[in-house]
Order: sequence, then C-alpha cells, then structure tokens
Amino acid sequence: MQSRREADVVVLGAGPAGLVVGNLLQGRGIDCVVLERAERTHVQTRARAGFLAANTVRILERHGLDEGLRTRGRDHSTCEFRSVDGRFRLDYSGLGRGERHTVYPQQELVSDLLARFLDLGGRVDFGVEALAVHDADTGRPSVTVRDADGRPGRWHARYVAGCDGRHGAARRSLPAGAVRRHHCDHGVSWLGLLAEAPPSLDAVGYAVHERGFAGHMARTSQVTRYYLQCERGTPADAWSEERIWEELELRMRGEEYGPLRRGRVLQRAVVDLESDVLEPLRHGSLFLVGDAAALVSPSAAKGANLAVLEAEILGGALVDDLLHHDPKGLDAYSAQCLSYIWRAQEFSHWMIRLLHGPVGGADDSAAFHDSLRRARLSSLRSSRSQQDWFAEHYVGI
Ligand code: RFL
Repeated sequence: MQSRREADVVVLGAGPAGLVVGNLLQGRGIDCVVLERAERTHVQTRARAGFLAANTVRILERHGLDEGLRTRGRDHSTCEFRSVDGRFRLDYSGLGRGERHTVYPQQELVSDLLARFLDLGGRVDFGVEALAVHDADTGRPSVTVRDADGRPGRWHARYVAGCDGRHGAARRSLPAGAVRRHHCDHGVSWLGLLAEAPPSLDAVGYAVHERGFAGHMARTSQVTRYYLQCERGTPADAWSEERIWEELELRMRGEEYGPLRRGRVLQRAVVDLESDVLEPLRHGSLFLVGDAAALVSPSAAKGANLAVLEAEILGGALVDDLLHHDPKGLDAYSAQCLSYIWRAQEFSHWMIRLLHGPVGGADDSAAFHDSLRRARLSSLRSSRSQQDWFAEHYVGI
C-alpha cells in the first residue's frame, strides 16, 4: 500500500543545492519536504568542496545562513604555480574584482544548512530514495520513492526541485528529447586525497610537471586536500601512501621549494574530469539545480558555488510564484542559470588546459600543445591584464 503525501515543493537531495532551496522556502512558510537517499551522518561527513566564492558567501549572508562560515571559515586569496619554468604567486585579492575565497569544508556548510532548516521546522526524510519524477509536464507532478524501510511511496507536489546530483532521479526522469545533454570528457583523471596533515604552503598550489599535475588545497589546520593526476582507470587504492607522498613531493618540487608536511591518507577517490550541461534546466514543473543541472570538473572549484547560486535563484522564483502568483522568475530560471554555468565551464576548461599536458603520446601535436601550456602560464605570470581576468573568473561566479 502506498501512503499519499503532498507538499507544494518536493526537493530531491540534501546537498548544498537542496538545503539552500529548502531554507529559502521554509523561511517564507512554503510547504516543502526534502527527500534524501543517504543517512544523516553520511550527508554531514561527506568531504568534497572547500573553496567558497565571495558571491556564495554573500548569498548565504543574505539569507542568514552564514553563521558557521563567518566564525570558522578562513579567508584565502593566494595561489602558487610551480613548473619547469619556476614558480610564481598571485594574490588575487589585489587583482580583478579584489575578491577572496572563504575556505569552509562542504560537510560543515551542509551541516549548518541542515541545522537551520530543521530549526525553521523543515522536514528532511533521510534514507528515502527518489525513484522517478512523474507527470512533470503537468501542473501536478509526483515523485515515487523507496522509503527507509524499503516500502514504496509517492509524493505529490506543484513543483519538484531536482537537487539530487549527477546520478539522481531528476536527471533520469527527463523524457528522451526533452533536454539536451552537452558532455565533455577531458581525458584526465585525478587521484583525490584527503591527508591528515597541516597545509604545506599558505596558498593553493598548482604543480605542472612532466609526470602529471599535482595540486594542494588547504581544508583545515589539520587536514589538507591533494590531487595527483593519474592514468585513466587507475584504482583508488593502487598507490601506497609512500608512493603518493613521493610523487607529490616530486611533482610539487619539494626539493627546490620545501618539503611537504606528510600525514596519514584519510580518504582517496579517483575522479575522471568530465563536464556536462543539461539544456534547458526546466521540464514543466521539474527544475534541475546544482550537479543535477551541470557537472563542472573540479579543476576550478565551481560546483558547490554554482549549486548555491542556482538554488538562490530557484528559491526566490518559487517564492514569487507560490506567494505572489508571479511566474516570471521560474520562466527565466533556465536561461539565467545557463549563462552562469557556461561561464564557469569555460573557465574550468581553461584551467584544465593550463594544468595538464596533452594526454597520450609525445608526437608533434603533443609537443605543440605542451608549448601552448607553457605560454599560457608565462602570460599569467607576466601580464597584469591576464592576471585580472584570471582573478575575476577564479574567485567569481
Ligand atoms: P550533491 O552535493 O551531490 O547533493 C546531492 C544529494 O542528493 C542525494 N541523492 C538523492 N536523494 C534522494 N533520491 C535520490 N535518487 C538521490 N540521488 C542522490 C545525495 O545523497 C546527495 O546528498 O549535489 P549539489 O547539492 O548539487 O552540490 C554540488 C556539490 O556537491 C559539488 O558540485 C561540489 O562538491 C564540487 N566540488 C567542488 N565545488 C566547489 O565549488 N569548490 C570545491 O573546492 C570543490 N571541490 C568538488 C570538489 C567535487 C569533488 N568530487 C566529488 C568530484 C572536490 C571533489 C573531490
């Protein structure tokens, strides 16, 4: 027997996107529910992003969702590039629009958003998996679910906010031909690591090396994220901790610029650098938000920032429609978000070409592309206008 449940807005997924939408709706008294496949502890401990753009911080501030990041987040405004041509630093708070990042781990942001939503009286059903969105082309969509006890259920709504990521039910429920998927596989993979070690430099470190890219990103005073470019298909556990640190040391040129501060590897995962964009982001009463709308490769740390921005736009538009019968925001949602998404994609793509050599082979074309990459780094090092452009896009969204 399926129990019948209703809300004005059913939000799929309790990530940054779903919880910002939920907070905006709940804060205005709109009847909504968040359905989340995972358990609460999993959602609150999933370490992913860490660099929040200035605009993300402003959005969270605007809606009173910034208390944790204001007290525990740390300002960050320097990145350092290392390559065969030496190293240089950019303090981007003095370039472009003069903005900074706030370093605040995604799991902490999610925990804050969740706590606030629950304080406002919001409802999150954990352990409930959305299976499919039905009748999105009507004004009365529904969502079939598998409840925490394994039983089937069905939610009815006026709108569904699909914030359930890249492999969620929202994407799967789009009828063939309704939405176009633009996809790009960058042919590059990263071994993403979280190490129980203090940061090794007071900057984001990007090392361009003939053995492949290596990256260093602060998270907290005791935990640092590292990335190592690896061959496609490498299992996450293929490298011993010793090999990981040796490879990081080598690619980051520790001998020349100072050794890395080592520690236990707490988490590892291989990420294939891929990007995609769905177009349009609305199908009737179903809206795609965050990673469900577009996957941005982590090369420029844009994913969580876009998720928050799109969630604010959708949340505001739903409030206008449901409380003031003004559908203009919902009508404009897709085009407005797509313009931000494509700009973020363009910059992430540029970063990928800045940080990685040609994949596969050492033929003439590979050598040509490698020289282009060196030229790109060289103009970033020496041209003020290039640095301003970089800063604006690096920290902006
Ligand atoms: P999320 O965070 O994936 O949340 C989706 C939620 O939906 C749930 N879910 C379902 N619930 C119900 N029914 C279903 N059928 C469901 N299917 C899924 C999931 O359990 C989950 O809780 O998506 P959202 O909210 O769109 O947020 C997107 C961001 O999480 C993502 O873009 C970023 O983490 C990307 N990213 C980074 N972004 C940044 O802005 N800055 C960074 O520094 C940064 N670093 C990263 C990253 C992503 C990484 N990975 C995972 C590739 C570093 C890494 C390693």
